[in-house]
Amino acid sequence: MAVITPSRRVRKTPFSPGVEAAGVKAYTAYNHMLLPTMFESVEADAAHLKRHVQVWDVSCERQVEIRGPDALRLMKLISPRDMDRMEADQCYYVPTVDARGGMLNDPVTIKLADDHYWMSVADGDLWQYALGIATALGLEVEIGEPDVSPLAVQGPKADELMARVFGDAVREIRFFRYKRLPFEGRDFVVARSGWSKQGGYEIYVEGADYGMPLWNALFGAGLDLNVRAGCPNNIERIESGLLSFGSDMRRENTPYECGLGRFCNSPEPYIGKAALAEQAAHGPDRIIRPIVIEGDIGACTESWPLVDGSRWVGQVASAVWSPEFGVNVAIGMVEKSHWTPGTRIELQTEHGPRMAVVQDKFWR
Ligand code: THG
Repeated sequence: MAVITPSRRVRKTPFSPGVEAAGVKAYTAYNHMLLPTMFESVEADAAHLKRHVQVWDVSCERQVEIRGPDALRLMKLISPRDMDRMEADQCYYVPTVDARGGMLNDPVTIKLADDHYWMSVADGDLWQYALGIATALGLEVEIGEPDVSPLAVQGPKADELMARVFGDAVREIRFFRYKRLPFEGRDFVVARSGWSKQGGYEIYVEGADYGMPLWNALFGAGLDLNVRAGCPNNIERIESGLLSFGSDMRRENTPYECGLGRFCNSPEPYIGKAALAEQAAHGPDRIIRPIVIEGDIGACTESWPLVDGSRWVGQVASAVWSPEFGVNVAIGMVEKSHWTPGTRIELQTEHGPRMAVVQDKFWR
């Protein structure tokens, strides 16, 4: 492929100078912004992530800010998850849905105050949906995209690196909780979260001019920890079963199909509740499954159909060779008739037919 031309529509980030200096080799576009996808190689990046610590420019996880007297009311209409149980320092993984229960996004939602929320969104313009509801109902809320750019610090040495920059207070942050911690005189939301299962944090950097100073501080403090620039890693995240909205699931899927039914527990009315209640009662017709693919596979750049003769029985949209587990790991959406672990199904890849085997669990 040729290069991506950055512009006002495919934005650089506050950390772009650091990412470029670190030798980024590939980008994708996500929420109209550059997202690095490779530094050394996806395999070498994965191996390093599992042993050391990486700093990820995930600015593209943009915040949909909902603020004002009706903020909680709007959040309750959008969120299948019980917002009344959310504590002041909590982050919630929220599968947002339309009136038919179709997934619109899967943000990490942060409660800043009773009248102030950020939804840290996956690729998609969720703010337009929020704005539409607020406008139609005449809600008293401000909706926008603030100057907030998440920086993830991931890997087994993340605690040590973060403690050196933000102090030992970071060690007390529990999973999907946050603290406000100072850096150069400004408080940032620092959460224990991130799109890997290697452990780590996300710093919500408010104010683009703090981007490079924080980037440089993390690299300066982590020389002996072998800190490197990294990015969400396609091998590690497939092994871990972290879903990618737009690839593994889309609007044609419900949270139950995605294994996210446990997050649909709101006792209050919300958009899509009837559809989700119906699905909870009957069970989904297809679900996300870990898949092993036999033989050599090339890059998965489109959705690969799973077929039984001429019948479509699902699809695979994420697949990669795992050096650690010695198999091709993949994430599939598989119809009920074929979702039993051990089932072997023909997979039509862009590189020819392969055999897919349904697994019972992800690799970590
Ligand atoms: N962090 C932040 N924003 C994000 C992402 C992130 N926005 C885009 C994208 N990632 C949203 N998707 C996910 C998917 C999975 C998780 C987080 C965001 C995740 N899931 C945990 C798991 O599967 O183990 C479960 C979380 C829970 O139990 O509450 O972490 O990564 N800021």
